[in-house]
Amino acid sequence: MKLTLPLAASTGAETDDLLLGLVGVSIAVLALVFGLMGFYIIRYRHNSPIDRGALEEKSFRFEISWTIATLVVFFGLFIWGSVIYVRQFQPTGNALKIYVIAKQWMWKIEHAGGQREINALHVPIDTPVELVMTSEDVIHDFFVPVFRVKRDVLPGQYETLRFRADRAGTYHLFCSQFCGTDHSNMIGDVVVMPAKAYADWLTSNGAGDTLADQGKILFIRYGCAGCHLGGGTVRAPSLAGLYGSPVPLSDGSTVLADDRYIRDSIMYPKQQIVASYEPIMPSFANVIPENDLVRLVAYIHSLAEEKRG
Ligand code: HEC
Ligand SMILES: [Cu+2]
Repeated sequence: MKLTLPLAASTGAETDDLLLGLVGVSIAVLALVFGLMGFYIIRYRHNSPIDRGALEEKSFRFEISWTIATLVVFFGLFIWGSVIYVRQFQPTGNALKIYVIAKQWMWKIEHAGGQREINALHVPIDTPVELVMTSEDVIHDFFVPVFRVKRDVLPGQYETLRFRADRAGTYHLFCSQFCGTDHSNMIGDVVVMPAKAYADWLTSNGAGDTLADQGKILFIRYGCAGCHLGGGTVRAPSLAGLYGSPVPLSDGSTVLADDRYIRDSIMYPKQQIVASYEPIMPSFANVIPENDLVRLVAYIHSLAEEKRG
């Protein structure tokens, strides 16, 4: 007998095991408590001829052992859960990155090659996928039951979600955070395709420029190039080689330049100042819309291979 729902991602099996473990322990505790309750109700029922004489001496050995046993079991569940949690949120180096922008009431998907889709997400089979997600308005939640992944999508910041699909097919995508009148229609399809079919899909939906190429144009249009490409009078860090490398900040700490850091550097530049630079970069919050921002981030990502100057 299969105890769990259909699964289409290898990364989801451990979540199922944990859930079954939790249910198993809960049933065992329930059986113990109600079993003892029933046993004593019958044993000490009214009129039963049982001896109700002197109480036994309190046994500390018994008290201590059951306390330790419960502690071990429940702390074990906690450790089990945290190991899975930490693993699922660990960045996977060469994952396929796809940007997701939620809004009332749809999912907009942006592929690195410039392919765009709405309420549908095409991914290749057996490939680690990393979604970088944000919202244009309220809190939404990206939920794909067959992958056992679910993550809130928040306005004003990037959240990542990782999975690795291992069964081709079309699966449900839900918004699972009540987000207004049409929340229940904020659904879509996740299509898992074999590598060849996926490559064909990319080709036939390729609309021209890649996200990074579009970002390069925006980099000039929003005036970033004037400061960041050098040559001008302002001193600003070169963005070549930035993505994925550690950045020393003016307060002496160091951060890793991931999508979230790059987004925050553009929207809230005063929050984290790069060491030995002046805080002169203007904030682009409320200036750059989310769909332009993912292009800029993709462009800066594409500069990762270049040498840091
Ligand atoms: C007025 C000049 C100026 C403009 C315009 C400007 N920046 Fe900056 N930028 C800076 C300076 C100076 C820093 C370093 C100090 C800091 O962290 O604020 C910086 C830091 C950054 C960082 C962090 C770099 C690192 O090494 O960690 C990123 C990313 C960035 N800018 C992207 C952009 C983008 C994208 C735009 C255009 C939308 C832009 N900047 C526009 C001057 C500018
Ligand atoms: Cu929603």
